[in-house]
Amino acid sequence: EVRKEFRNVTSFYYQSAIDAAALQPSVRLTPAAILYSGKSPDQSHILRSCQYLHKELPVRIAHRINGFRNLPFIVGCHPTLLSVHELYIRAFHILSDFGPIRDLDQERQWSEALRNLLDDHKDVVTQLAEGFSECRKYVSDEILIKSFLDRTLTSRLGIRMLSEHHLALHDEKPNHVGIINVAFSPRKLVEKKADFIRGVCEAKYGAAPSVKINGHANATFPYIQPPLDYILGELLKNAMRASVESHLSGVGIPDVTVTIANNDHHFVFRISDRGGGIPAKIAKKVFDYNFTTSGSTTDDRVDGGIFGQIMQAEHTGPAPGKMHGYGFGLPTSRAYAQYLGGSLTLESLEGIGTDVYLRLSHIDGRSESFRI
Ligand code: ADP
Ligand code: K
Ligand code: MG
Repeated sequence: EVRKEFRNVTSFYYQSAIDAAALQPSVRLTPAAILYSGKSPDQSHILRSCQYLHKELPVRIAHRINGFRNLPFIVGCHPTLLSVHELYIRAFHILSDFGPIRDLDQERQWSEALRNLLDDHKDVVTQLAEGFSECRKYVSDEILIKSFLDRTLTSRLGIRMLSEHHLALHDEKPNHVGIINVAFSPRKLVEKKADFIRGVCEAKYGAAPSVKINGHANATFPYIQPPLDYILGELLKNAMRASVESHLSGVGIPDVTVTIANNDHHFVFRISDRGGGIPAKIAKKVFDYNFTTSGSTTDDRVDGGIFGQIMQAEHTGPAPGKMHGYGFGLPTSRAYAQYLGGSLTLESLEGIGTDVYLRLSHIDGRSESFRI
């Protein structure tokens, strides 16, 4: 323990390795390059993938450490943000302290360390959301915070996609090459997310809207599912929350409708709700990090009143998940969509409801691609 503490503290001072790595450019890959990189019976594709990550991840992590160092002092010193900064420094050391990866035995050890790091970093988005919600009031420069968070969150997404892809190369999963699902079904994903979020919604409000799916519901094509898990989850939470909170009697909660459109170069999810829309005076802010109307209602029924709070306190099962709270859902989803070569836009009819359009590009290599 003492040695670990010592190392954590000293790591702030031994910066030369991080400085050197931060000067190197990141090498980003197209999904097609990842998908068609080939599979060899002697597992040499796994070794090559590991050698790429062993060189690439410390560079990306070093860039992010620079981002933390350049935050305004008062933000960078926030204990939660400082501990995330520390996690990145630790990850840099763990991944780059390994010598060159020459054989599958070294690959196995390095991948084990990588797997543990993914786990240690799983709550980073929540930690950033919490940290910034407490200290951003001291910073007047919104653009600075937005660009830090856009970059940190998308870089993290890229690192996790590459890492999970590498780890998944070890498994044989039907229809998959690493994390790429070659027969991805947008409808199945929406059904899965809708089921899950309806459960979260019912646990909070005692009711949830149904989700209807239409459009190109039978389409399948290759895609990378994990980022869509996050984005669709957030969009469905927002749509369901608005639907329920605008019908607090619990009677006649309107459906949420998801339309899927699949074309040559793009595919689109439109999430439509009849949850009353977004008031004009806040419409400009909904894509700001930390902007939320959570907790601003005076209607007891929203948080279940006293009875609901007792029920929540006594909830002993797995963490029920949150419907909303930090104001990170929309801005993070938009940053992810743009990172994936797409867009996220919103049309609200005040008093009626909201349509959110998530547009994404295919990864089959037929058109110019984004890079991970
Ligand atoms: P959070 O859900 O944590 O509040 P988001 O970034 O997901 O953060 O959304 C920000 C705000 O935008 C919400 O608090 C809500 O006021 C508004 N909003 C988002 N989606 C909808 C929607 N479908 N209908 C009405 N308001 C919405
Ligand atoms: K927001
Ligand atoms: Mg939300």
